[in-house]
Amino acid sequence: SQERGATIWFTGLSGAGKTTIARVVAEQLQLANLKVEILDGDLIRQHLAKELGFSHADRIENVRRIGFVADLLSRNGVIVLVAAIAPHRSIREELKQNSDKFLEVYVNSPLEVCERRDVKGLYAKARCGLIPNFTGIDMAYEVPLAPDLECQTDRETIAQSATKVLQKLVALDYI
Ligand code: GGZ
Repeated sequence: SQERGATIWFTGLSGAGKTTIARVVAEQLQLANLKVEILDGDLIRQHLAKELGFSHADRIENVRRIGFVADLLSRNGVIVLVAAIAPHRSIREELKQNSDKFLEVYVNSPLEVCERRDVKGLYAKARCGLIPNFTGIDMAYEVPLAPDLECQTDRETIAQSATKVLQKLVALDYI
């Protein structure tokens, strides 16, 4: 298959399903013999952004670092699936503008649903004031106004969301 890189950025609240969808999309792309890499905010923070917290400035720095790595990889034929909140609209726009093939996927699940799921128990902690600057609780998430794709994970299955992403990649001739 051809070497065609791209960056697919899954943005949305914690617990919306970004990582889960990215993993399913990655599996499918690998089955098609494409080169894939997942950049997960959670993991990047353990390695490439160890010293960064969740202030506005630190998040912007985190997101720019991820964007930089995504760009390096995608320029070398890798399809990069980023799962990071990236709550600032202007930074997402900046990344989109500066990269050749970039897909902004809004993984949209209402805060109430994310909070009800609370897979990692972070929302409960945030509500108690144990995690300051928690996205959606006491720090804003700037909703994408014109995402390239939206996955409503409270209304569609992970498989359906993943299929939508793959179809979009085909429609755009990214894969
Ligand atoms: C949001 C937080 C916070 C705060 C820790 N706010 O669902 P998770 O746990 O596994 O993923 C979230 C992750 C967010 O990191 P990102 O690098 O994606 O964020 S950003 O793009 O805004 O830099 C969550 C966990 O870290 N987490 N504290 N205060 N999420």
